Amino acid sequence: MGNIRSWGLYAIVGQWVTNPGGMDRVRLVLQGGASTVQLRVKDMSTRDMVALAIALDKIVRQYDARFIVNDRLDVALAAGADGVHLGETDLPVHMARAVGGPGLLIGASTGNPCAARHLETEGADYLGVGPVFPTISKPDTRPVIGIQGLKRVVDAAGIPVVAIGGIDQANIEDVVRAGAAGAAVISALFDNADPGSASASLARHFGEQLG
Ligand code: TZP
Ligand code: MG
Repeated sequence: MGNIRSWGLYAIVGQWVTNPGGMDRVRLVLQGGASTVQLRVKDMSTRDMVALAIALDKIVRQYDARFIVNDRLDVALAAGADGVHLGETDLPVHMARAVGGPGLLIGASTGNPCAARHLETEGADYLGVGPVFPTISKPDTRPVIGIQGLKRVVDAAGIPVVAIGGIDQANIEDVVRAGAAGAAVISALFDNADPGSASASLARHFGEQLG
């Protein structure tokens, strides 16, 4: 099950991590207090993806954080990641659970309270819920659900909710107040010239200390 840290700040890392200095940016957000790193790459060969996942997993482990692979159960298992995050068109959660066994963390995306309950019965460990706010990082999102939409899913779900979409310093307090156990963030961390400080100021809302 990885470790017992709460969800807190969940940093999503893209293909840019292979650029010079990319891994250092990941280290900075982990030092700042991120509890989780997700690798989210769409156009990469499986061979390259699994090599990247293994390299990231090694770094994330040094900070007692979790490592999650987006979309790809095969890559998550091969890399020895803590878990996989599955979207609505990915492998169904119950199948991932059957293959991955009880120890694999499984996250599933939804913005809908009924779907949240269903994903929970299928065996999801946490839900990725959003987009809570408009985002520049994903062009094909479902409609924005807002804080009220987030709250509806939190109230329906019996498992932790990790909010996603447009979360930044200005709105994270509302996200925490709505009952989210964590916040998954791309641009407010990695479009920032100082990802370490950005991480520290976001993570402190979940009680994580600057490491
Ligand atoms: N799924 C829903 S919104 C989103 C994803 C991957 C992007 C989140 O990025 P940002 O920059 O934190 O809004
Ligand atoms: Mg997906």
